[in-house]
Amino acid sequence: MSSAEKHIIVGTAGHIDHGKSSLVEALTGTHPDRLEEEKRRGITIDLGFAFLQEGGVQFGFVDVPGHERFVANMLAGAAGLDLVLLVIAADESIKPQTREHFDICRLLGIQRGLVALTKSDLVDRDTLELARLEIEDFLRGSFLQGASILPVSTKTGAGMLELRRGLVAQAQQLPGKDSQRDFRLPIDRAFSVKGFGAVVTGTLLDGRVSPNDEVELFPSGLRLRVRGVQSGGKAAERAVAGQRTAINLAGVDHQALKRGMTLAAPGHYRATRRVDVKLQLLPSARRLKNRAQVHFHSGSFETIAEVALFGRSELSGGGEAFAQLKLKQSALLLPGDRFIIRQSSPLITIGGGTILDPIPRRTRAKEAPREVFLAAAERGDKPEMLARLVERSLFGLPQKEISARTGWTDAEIAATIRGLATATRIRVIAADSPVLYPAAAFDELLKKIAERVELFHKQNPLQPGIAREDLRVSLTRRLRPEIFRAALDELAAQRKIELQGEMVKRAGAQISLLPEEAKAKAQIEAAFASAGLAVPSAKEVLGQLSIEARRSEKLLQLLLRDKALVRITPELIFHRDALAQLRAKLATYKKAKGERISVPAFKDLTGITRKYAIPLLEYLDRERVTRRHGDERVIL
Ligand SMILES: Nc1nc2c(ncn2[C@@H]2O[C@H](COP(=O)(O)OP(=O)(O)OP(=O)(O)O)[C@@H](O)[C@H]2O)c(=O)[nH]1
Ligand SMILES: [Mg+2]
Repeated sequence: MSSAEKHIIVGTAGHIDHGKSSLVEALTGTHPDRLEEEKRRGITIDLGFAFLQEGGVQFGFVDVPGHERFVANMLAGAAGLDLVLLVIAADESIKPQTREHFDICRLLGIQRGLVALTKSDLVDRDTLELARLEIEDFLRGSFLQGASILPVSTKTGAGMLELRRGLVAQAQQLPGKDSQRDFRLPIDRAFSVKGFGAVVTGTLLDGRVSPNDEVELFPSGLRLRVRGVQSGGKAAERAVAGQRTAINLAGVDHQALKRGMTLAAPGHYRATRRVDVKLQLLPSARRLKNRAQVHFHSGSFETIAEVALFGRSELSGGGEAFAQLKLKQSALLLPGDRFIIRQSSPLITIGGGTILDPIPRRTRAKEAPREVFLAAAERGDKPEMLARLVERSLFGLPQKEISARTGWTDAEIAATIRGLATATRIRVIAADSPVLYPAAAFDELLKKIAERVELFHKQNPLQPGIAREDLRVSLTRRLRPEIFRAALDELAAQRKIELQGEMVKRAGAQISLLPEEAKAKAQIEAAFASAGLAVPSAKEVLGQLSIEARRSEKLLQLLLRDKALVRITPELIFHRDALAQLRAKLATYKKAKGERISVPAFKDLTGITRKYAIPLLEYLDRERVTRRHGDERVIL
């Protein structure tokens, strides 16, 4: 099978017994009913599959049950359909599931298809023409208005050639699929094959898959390895978007795999239990109340959902609105995915719509920005969507979050970011993994930081600057550290601030002392300088000053920072000159008496008591002026 070949998925639709399965068999040679019960009862219960190669097109058929009780199964097969083959029996014409299935096709946004007017052998010409007129009327205003309505009979073979040609003609008018997107496959069957293990099947929605690929299972997030791939019923080196695909998975039991789960490219997405959507109600539907419970179907997934209408108490038949759906179970859903809702009693399809935000905020969050985002998502306006996402992420949006929120490929994400950065709407804070931040908010942040630093200097004239961490916390605790760091770097580059280790100060900021402070500072220094090694305690020194404790303490800190004073234990502070003299004395001692000195000799040399001698010697050890050796010191 060449990769240039077109891959088209055709789904049947129509009322029970109208000849859908027979038609698939007549087209492909494969009867799609597989189950014992289906054969016994002569009806389709679950999805069936068959393949046809015709006119350069590889068709995958998904045959659905017409029975009203199995609409949920029909829906599981409806994801990824390119064409609908609407099957209407000439002897019965339009019946309830003709309508329901067709409503579903419309809600799912299917764009093309044709009508097979089956069992033509059972009716006369007038009845056939009557059915045709009814069908034309039925299709008016829909995507199938003006579509071919082809009378066929699987009993006589009449019209089959025209039907094949019709399918090929439709397929040729469909645009080719983009298999560059990231891989995604909603699972519609899971079973085990002897000698192979777990196998799942589904319609490959996006991208491609090959043996040995790593894939992620949703909603669990389990990583699995692809052991083998089949498409169109044959083993393949890869399967691409638009193919019915079977995947043999390693390292998992088939019991752990179920219809409704999804396989996708690893590391991009997150399962969700809450989605913002555009919801449409069918004109035939009763009005839907806020907080109503419905059955939710998307891809092969099905669950119960609660509908929260934004800012309104109900939606009437034929209406549409933005809404949030709270799902009972989680699944992988991406923007642009279609869904169907059904009510419970009677169990019928009442509407559907499009997923717009798969990871939305709770309904009580502000409405206005949400609506702007949803409107952009509905238009598919990527730059606007991203700008709004960034705007709503007050503490910064990590780039690796974007695919989970949008389903875009890395290339699409990169191009959209570039556009917005060029237009100076966002700032890309380029750490190892980039974080996006609104440009306006970043400018605001720069201003705020400059103001905080300024204020700090004003309130703390004796401090050289504010600690980074104190500054960050004073802004907002939840700001991402990368953004804070980038803002500081930017201000430093603009020469508005200076960064010194953990300290931030206004550029050129100097500590300016009042005259009485300058005097007190000199007094502190002099007190220690004149004491030599027999130093007083800091408390004594500061207590003699005429300024209050808070300021005198700061002055002491300044002297320590400038290294005029050196603190060698929490209690003991020495003047730098006294320590320099001590070093000189030791050097002289070494020359005269050798490199060893005992504690008593040290006391003699310096004239100080043990109380000072021991901490001083330990300080000298730390400074590598001396080294302890038994009871003595070695002068280095
Ligand atoms: N005479 C005649 N009978 C047909 C034709 N196509 C199907 N049938 C018969 O109609 C009955 C139903 O056909 P199916 O193909 O099972 O119908 P279906 O639409 O698949 O039914 P469900 O899957 O249960 O919804 C069978 O007995 C078929 O033999 C036809 O073209 N002519
Ligand atoms: Mg059938």
